[in-house]
Order: sequence, then C-alpha cells, then structure tokens
Amino acid sequence: TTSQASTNGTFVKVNSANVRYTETAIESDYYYDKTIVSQDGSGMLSASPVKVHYQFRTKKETGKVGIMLVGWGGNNGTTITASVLANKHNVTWTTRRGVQQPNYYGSVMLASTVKLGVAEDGSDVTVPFNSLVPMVHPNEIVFGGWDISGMNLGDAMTRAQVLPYDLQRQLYDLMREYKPLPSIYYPDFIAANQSERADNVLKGSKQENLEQIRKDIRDFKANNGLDKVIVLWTANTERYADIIAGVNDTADNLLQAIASGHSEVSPSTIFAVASILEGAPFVNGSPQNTLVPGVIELSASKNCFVGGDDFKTGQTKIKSVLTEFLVNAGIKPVAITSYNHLGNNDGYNLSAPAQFRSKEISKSNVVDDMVSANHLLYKKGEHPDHTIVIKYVPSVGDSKRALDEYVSEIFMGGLSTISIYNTCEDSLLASPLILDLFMVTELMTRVEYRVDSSANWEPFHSVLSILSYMLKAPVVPPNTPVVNALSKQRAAMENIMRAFIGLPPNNDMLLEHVTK
Ligand code: NAI
Ligand code: DG6
Repeated sequence: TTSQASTNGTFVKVNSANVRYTETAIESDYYYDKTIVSQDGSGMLSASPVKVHYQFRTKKETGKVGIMLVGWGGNNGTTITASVLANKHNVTWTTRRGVQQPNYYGSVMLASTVKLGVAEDGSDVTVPFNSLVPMVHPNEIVFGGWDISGMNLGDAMTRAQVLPYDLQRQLYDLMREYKPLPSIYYPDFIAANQSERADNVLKGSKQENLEQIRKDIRDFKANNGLDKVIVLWTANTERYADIIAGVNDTADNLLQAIASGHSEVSPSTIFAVASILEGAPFVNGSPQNTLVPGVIELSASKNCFVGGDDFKTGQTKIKSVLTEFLVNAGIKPVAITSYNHLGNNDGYNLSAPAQFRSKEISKSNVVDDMVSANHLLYKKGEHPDHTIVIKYVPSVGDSKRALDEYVSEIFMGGLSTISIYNTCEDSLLASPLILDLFMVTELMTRVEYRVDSSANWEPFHSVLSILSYMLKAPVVPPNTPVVNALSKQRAAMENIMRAFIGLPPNNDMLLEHVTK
C-alpha cells in the first residue's frame, strides 16, 4: 500500500546524525557508493566498490524570485503565465464537462510523489517531490519577459488559442496588464514567416542589445524587490549557429564577437551572456545551440548556472521510456520513425528548413545512450534507423499529433512493430516543464557541496545536468555522460535531493519485506 504523507507545505525532517538543521541551512554528510572497474592484461574485469564522503549544504530560504521568459507572448509563455494566475487566484472555469479546477498536472515537482521510506508496518510513505527540500512554489514567482511581438499578454493568450474560452475570459484583465519588453530580432536566425509579428524589437548594435538585456534584468529585479531572477528561453527555435574558432569558442572571443557585431552570434546566445553577466541562471527550452562553448566557459568562470536544450514533452519523452524498456528487455529496435504535425506558431516557424534542422537534431540523439549501453544488441557504431518528420498543418492549431513506429528484432529473427498515436495540446505539455526547470534551477542556487570536510564549499558545476529529465538534448558538463533514459533522469533528481537531506538513494530492493 502507499500512503500520502501530509507535509503541510513544509519539507521533510530527517532524524539522523548525518543531518544538521541550522537556522538558515540543512547540512548533510553523505556517503556516495560507486564501483570502479579496471581490466587486467588477460581481459579480466575487476570491480572495486568505493565510498566517497560528500557534504551538502542547502540554504532554506528561497528569497523572492522572478522568472523572465524570452518569448513571453508565445504559446508557452502565455499559457504558463495564465495558468499560474489561475492557480494563484483559484480561478475555476466551466466546460461542457462541468466546472474545472486549476492544477499543476504535468509538473514532476508539483504533481508527482516520491517514496520517502516505509512506515513501521512496512507500507510505503510517499511525499510530493517538492517536499524533500525547501523549494519555491510557482504561485510566488513574479513573471516578466521579452517578445519580438509587442502584444499584451491578454491578447497574446487569445492569439495562442490554447486555454478554454471561459478561463481566458476570466484571466484577460489580469493578463492584459503584462506587456513584453522589446527583444532582439536578427531575422536570419528564425523563420522568415516570423517577421509578421516582429513589431517590438530593439534597435542598435549587438553590444547595445546585450547592455539593454542586462539592464532589463537589473530593472526587473529592482522594480519587483527580487533576490533572484532566472531567465528561460521559450522563444522561437533558431537555426544553429556555426561554431567558429575566434568567435564563439571561448568566453573572451564571444564577448569580443558581440562587441564587434559578428553575424554568427544569435539572439539566444546574447540572452545567455546577458543573464550570466547579471548572475541570473539561464535555461534554453528550444533546440538550437545557444550554449556555444563560449557561453559554457563564461558560465563556469562566473559560477552562474546554465541548462538546456529543448523541452522534452510528449513524443521524445515516450521515446526515452520505450527505447529504454526495449533495449533493457534484450529487444533490438532497428527503426524508429516519428511524425509530428501541428498548427501553432511553433509549427509555422519549424516549417522553415534551418529551424526544422535544429529540432531534428535535438529529437534525434535521444536513444544514443541506451543503444551504446547494450553491446550484445548493437555493434560499436551501430544505431537504429531514426527518422524525424514535422509538418505544419494550421487547422490543428496547438493540438499536436505525434505518430511513432518502432520496429524491433525479437527472438530468433522475429519482428515486433509498435505504433503510437498521440494527440495533445502541445503547450499544456510544455508549460509545466518551465516550472520544473525553474524550481530545480532555483534550488541549485542554494546548494553547495564539498568532498573533503576541510575543503571550501562550492556550487555545483555551472552546467546543470540535473535538469536532463525536462530536456530533449541535455547539455552536460565537460566529460560527463549524457543520460537520456527517463527513469534514470528522474532517479538522478530524486536521489540528489535525497542526498541533500542525508538519505540513501531509493533502490527498490524491498529487503525490508524479505528479511525477518
Ligand atoms: P511560439 O511560437 O508560440 O512562441 C514563441 C514566441 O517567441 C513568439 O511569441 C515569438 O514572437 C517570440 N520570439 C521569437 N524570437 C524572439 C526573440 N528573439 N526574443 C523574444 N521573443 C522572440 O512557440 P511555443 O509553442 O511557445 O514554443 C516556444 C519554443 O519552445 C519553441 O522553440 C519550441 O520549439 C520549443 N518547444 C515547445 C514545446 C511545446 O510543446 N510547446 C516542446 C518543446 C520545445
Ligand atoms: C513539433 O515537433 C513541435 C515541437 O516543438 C514539439 O512539439 C516539441 O519539440 C515537443 O517534442 P517532443 O518530442 O518532446 O514531443
């Protein structure tokens, strides 16, 4: 049985000599078990368990926090802003199915639980994911942002055609008060068809654009009395930027390239640089390579978090579950063929080849880790056929269609074909991920660790691989493996947060039920 523990909105308290609650922080001693494998001359593998002592320190107070969305007037931007307002003000709405309540379904932090442990009778005790450690609640977040379309958010919500009319009607006056700041528009980076809405754009050089975005972040912080701002790109998918030696390969070169107005510096990269220089973590929810090497180096040198790329919502999330299941079951996927059609502005932008290519790349790499982990099924370098198709069909609006076919080799040369057909409002899948990305990133700004208890406390690496669950093509620190398998990504988030409060990883061994 599973019982739902009430946390009364507070976090879990751990009784252990390894955990200390001070006035301002939670400190934990944590023993990380890893296995080091080596191979001798005869080929024999030898595995040695190793224990590493970590200490974690998590500040309890989140302070007052704000999010600035780039692409605030788009489908995701308006949907998440309106949905948080609906939750905050408990706005209900009527549909043909009756009265609907606001919720945070689709947010792993807010609407899913984790097993904390077992009660004395052996039953599981589960708690909301966001109750393990103190986390920001979305109803407390101050929203702001930029868009190249100057439409107020009330009208932009109407334009998006995502939320039901009776809800839009009630939120319109609140939403109308929000107006996106003018943004950076370099037409070469997004589809030409987006020029139709670009009426709110900054003039000036790249350097002036950078300075303006930095000022916008500072002003937003000061005007709202915020302790912390996180910037998240949910604007149009851009084309890939060329990585050019001397331009965007190092932090110094990138700053110089902005100063000289180099054409390969994209708007999203300027937003990332501006955020880092203002000490505001930056997350990229779109597929393009915003986080060029120069951005990564700058984030590391300034100890400012970055994360990306591309929200992992429907088709790819299922892919990162299904492929893991098949490969771990000893079944060999040989062809994965994925079609999408959709009719929102994202689909309109992706109908241009260079922007589609960015999405094709981020959708294509999501099975690599699972395939390369099984050398019994796949020879070195072997890979299933993997095809990505996206078409723009205006009449389906935000209601994306995703069709997938998985062909796998099974026992003794047999073939198994699985077909999946999914219909859903795209922006209702993506919007809660914005909250998860925000909440986990904010948490990480309050965490420090050290390996040796006499060493200095340090923040985690500036590239946040802990965000991988929410992202199609996770960007990770140098020399760190990319994990795409969804259950591993979730377990990583859960177990890292457990480590912050000195609890061992959940291992599902259930030994308490088999030993007397
Ligand atoms: P959208 O097209 O409705 O919104 C994007 C907004 O960005 C538009 O309002 C546009 O005017 C604005 N914009 C474009 N360039 C800008 C710039 N340089 N500065 C400021 N604003 C700019 O798109 P949607 O559906 O909200 O998606 C946003 C991004 O998230 C896209 O890149 C999409 O591929 C990505 N994404 C969306 C998912 C979904 O399920 N909705 C899932 C995964 C990724
Ligand atoms: C068409 O593929 C539009 C895209 O923006 C997707 O909706 C988005 O990338 C979500 O993709 P997935 O594979 O996570 O469902």
